Amino acid sequence: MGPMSAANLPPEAPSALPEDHPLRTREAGRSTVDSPLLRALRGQRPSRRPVWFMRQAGRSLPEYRRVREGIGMLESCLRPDLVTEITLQPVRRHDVDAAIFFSDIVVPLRLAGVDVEIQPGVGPVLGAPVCTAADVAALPELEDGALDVIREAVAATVAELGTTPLIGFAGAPFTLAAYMVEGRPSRDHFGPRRLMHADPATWAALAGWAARVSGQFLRAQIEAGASAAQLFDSWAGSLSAADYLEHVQPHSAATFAHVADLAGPAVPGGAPLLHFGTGTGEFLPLMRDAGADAVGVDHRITLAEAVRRLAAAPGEDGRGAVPVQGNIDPALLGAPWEVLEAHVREVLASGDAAPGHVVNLAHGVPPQTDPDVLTRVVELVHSVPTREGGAA
Ligand code: 1CP
Repeated sequence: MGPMSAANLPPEAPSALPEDHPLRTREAGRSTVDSPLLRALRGQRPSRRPVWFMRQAGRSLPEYRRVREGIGMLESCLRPDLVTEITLQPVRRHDVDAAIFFSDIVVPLRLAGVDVEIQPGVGPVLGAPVCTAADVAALPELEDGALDVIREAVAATVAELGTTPLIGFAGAPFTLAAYMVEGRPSRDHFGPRRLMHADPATWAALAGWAARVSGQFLRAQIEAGASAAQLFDSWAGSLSAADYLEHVQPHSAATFAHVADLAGPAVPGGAPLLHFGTGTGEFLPLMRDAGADAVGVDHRITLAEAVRRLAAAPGEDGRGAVPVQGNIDPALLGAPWEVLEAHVREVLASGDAAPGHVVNLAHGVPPQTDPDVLTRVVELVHSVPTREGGAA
């Protein structure tokens, strides 16, 4: 690495973050500000490329299956000791450059008092789907005190992580509403897509509710010590760009607005915000413009193509190309090593086109993945020199 120039100094963190927050503290063993993840999200090229995996905690790890034995998914998300242990497991095992908070996108629904379960092998299932104006009007608001269990788990986890940043997350309003309207996982998300056209006022009320609980969930995690946060709009790819722009983007922007004094592109030194979807290559600039610092890219387009599309459609704030995250095809984790290695090297080369690159999968780790393959991918990523700077 070259000598520190003023241009390389991290910007000062906003005073809305607590003084002992990892982005604000000057304590060497606790500050995350110069970590590879934070640097890449600021648009720099750290000599060690940051890599983490969506769903890196979970069923691919035997140590996860062991500690979860006999404990329900949502129940485990509400036990800070378990949350800390499960969040740390993949960091210990794989040497990834970030931890992702172990929780689920429906945790804030449960904390608000919505009847929701996570059924093994299925996913989130509601006691009753939320379909009508009356159903939406009856939704309880999320009391701030209910988030104390999340704050406690984040703080305990961050204390263990030291200089490795914790990424907080929430579900985007469309993806949350997709579960709420259907009452369970679905393939085509006809329920929410019908509702936004058939009854736009009810849709807006539901998406507005989801934006509030997700915004509160994000805020609790960032205040308690998360150094970055990701909004998962996993199912937004079932929308047209026009529907996304009119019926979804304003609500995702409202989620981000909940943390506007702590995070996002308008807050230098705050927590960077990542915005992820699958099948969203047609409207990546709209996802950036919802208020994200960086966008996730799935396997359908290359990172270089994603950067080209972002650069070609700057937002009102003038931002074009922004840092990107992705996009190793999870299907290839089961391919022979030579095939996977060649693919990872292509992803790294393509990522050189971006102002910053956070290496990740194009979607979550499949449960049947051999964890040793993930460890090997991390070693490979860390061994490849970045465009500027060496491999050290
Ligand atoms: O019993 C189990 O082990 C349940 C499996 C599981 C796990 C490990 C679920 C149920 N959720 C989680 C944790 C989880 N969920 C994390 C933290 C772990 C990590 O990333 O390392 C995160 C970030 C999520 C977020 C999440 N939940 C998303 C967005 C990410 C994505 O993969 O697109 C979504 C869509 C959900 C809903 C959900 N929860 C669980 C399942 C199986 C699903 C998907 C259901 C479906 O297919 O619709």
